[in-house]
Amino acid sequence: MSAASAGLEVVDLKYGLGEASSMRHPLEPLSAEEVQKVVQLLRDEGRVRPSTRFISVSLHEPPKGQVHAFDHNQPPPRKAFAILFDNAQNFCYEAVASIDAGTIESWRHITGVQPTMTIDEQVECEQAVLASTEFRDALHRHYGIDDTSLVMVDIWSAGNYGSEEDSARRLARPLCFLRRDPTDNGYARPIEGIRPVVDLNTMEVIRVEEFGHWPLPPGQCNYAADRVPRQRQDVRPLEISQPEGPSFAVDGYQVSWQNWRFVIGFNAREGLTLHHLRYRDGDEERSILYRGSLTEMVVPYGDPSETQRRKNAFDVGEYGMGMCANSLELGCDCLGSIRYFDARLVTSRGEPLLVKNAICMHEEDFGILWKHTDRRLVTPEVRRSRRLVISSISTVENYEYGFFWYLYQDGSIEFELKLTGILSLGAVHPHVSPKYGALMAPQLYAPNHQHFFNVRLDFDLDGVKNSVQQIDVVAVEPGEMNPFENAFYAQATTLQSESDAKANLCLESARTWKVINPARLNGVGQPVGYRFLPGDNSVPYASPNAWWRKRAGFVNHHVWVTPNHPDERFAAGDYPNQSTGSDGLARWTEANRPVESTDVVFWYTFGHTHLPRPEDYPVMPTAYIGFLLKPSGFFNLNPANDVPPSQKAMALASGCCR
Ligand SMILES: [Cu+2]
Repeated sequence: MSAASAGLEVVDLKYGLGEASSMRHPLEPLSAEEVQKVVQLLRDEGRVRPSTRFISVSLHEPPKGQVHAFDHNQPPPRKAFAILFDNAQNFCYEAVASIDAGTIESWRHITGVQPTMTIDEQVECEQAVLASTEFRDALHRHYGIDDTSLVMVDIWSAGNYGSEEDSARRLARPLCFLRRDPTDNGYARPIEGIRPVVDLNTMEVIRVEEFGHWPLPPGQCNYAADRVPRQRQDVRPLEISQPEGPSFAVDGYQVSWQNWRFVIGFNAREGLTLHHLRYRDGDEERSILYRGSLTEMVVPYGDPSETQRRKNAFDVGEYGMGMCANSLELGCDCLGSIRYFDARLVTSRGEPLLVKNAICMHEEDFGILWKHTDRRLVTPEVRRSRRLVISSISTVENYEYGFFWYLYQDGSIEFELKLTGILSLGAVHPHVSPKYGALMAPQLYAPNHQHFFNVRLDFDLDGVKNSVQQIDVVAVEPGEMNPFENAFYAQATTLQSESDAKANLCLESARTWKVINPARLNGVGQPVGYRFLPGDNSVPYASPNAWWRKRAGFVNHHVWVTPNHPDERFAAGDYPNQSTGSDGLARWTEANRPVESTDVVFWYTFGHTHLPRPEDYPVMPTAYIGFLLKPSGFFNLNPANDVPPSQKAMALASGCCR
């Protein structure tokens, strides 16, 4: 099936950027037809009962060898991976289906796990709480409210705190808020102290937990354009013009941009993924990153009060970043000459779910790429930097996360997370200044919290056999070899095993990491490599014994290296929702497998410690966190040396643009 038959726009090669193959790459996401074919197959095989929910249907990625051997002549085999959950049995199932053969290749019952909550469950959970007599009774007793039409019920994952129900039932512990009117920002009025507990299998409120009484905060604060009274008047239009169109070419989900080539992926769990990233170096197309993905995140809150202390959202494994993805809009989320990609998912009842414009791709001017003025020559040489941005944004109830991959002309790759949306807020009594958070408005506070992210980077630098070095800067002791006491050098330690590789950032040694291919040497006889440059980071402040940390072993170290295994995709394991923990990176690396000169995966955990401030209210200005991958001896010289001067600069130099 071609991308065209999947209802997607195919190639825009209007500007002569080369011939598209029109042959699907093996890692392109499933089309709507493929998703529906798998749903039908499962139905035909009798695997779907009235109580069954589809959690996800996504591409079952072919083995790496098959992808590297893909020659654009033979259509690649297509398989799908589906997760289903039967509410009546409280059972999770995994299926692998061959789309080409129209068969279910495997069907497994996964015991004792709770897969990701679905969007449908979010909606049904809210309805269940609003219909609950016990909840309505609590609302009436605390606030004298009988009309629940303005109550917001945000689904929150239940976690696991060692009780029997945490393991035996599919649970949610929502947080509730009260709007003043239908379009009011309800988060400004938390219903503190009342937390319903919902069994998602039966969609029943099994009890309402009450922790005390807090009055509703008296204020009102909105952010919508029609509710902010005095908007600034001095913002004039800023438009990005690309009169000849963008410099990329697209074929299905395959992209080429200048020397870069890659495939865009998307699934319900991880959201946006990047695949098979290559760079054309002269006549050679060189492989760099086979797969880049956000594997998990967790947002632990630091307030021990009864309403707040169970708050820790594993947004990838519990909610699904793809499932929560936004439809992006031109001129609002993205600016310039935009190419969008749709996401094809499935509702929990197996209906097609289209997230229109889930992924945005565009070029951005990024200041100066390089410059030199030779005072003996007339004209300075300067080049503008341009980057290709591939992004998506997900909303998980109150919070927004933006996932931005940037490709640069000098071979650098950047990943940036953007944090925005609305803080998770609570109520305090009048004149109370909370110790574990900050006041946003009278009687309204935001608890301290952290956001930990984990990214999986499966490198294939010029082939699959790579090694990882930890680079520490060492200051030389004063002495005969260092008479002026100025010397320092970079000490590279090649990591031998998974235990060797576990490490944290170190400011004292400006620690970075380098992925190398020991079998391929560059122009100066060194192994080709890419440096990993961390950005902001944090350590967790909860005790290692905290319930959430048992389930989030990936926060114990910033860096982990493992040998590639296709089943090891998620840092907190396949099923972190209500898990008892000890899965994922923490468990796999106990085997202490060798990681030298093999198909390595570099995992990076990075944390943002959020001490809220009044300026984060009512809606947070974006906070940023990420990392950079820089070629380091991968190329023999600056690969962006060949970028031409911008056309405007050339026109000015020739005097025609006065
Ligand atoms: Cu935050």
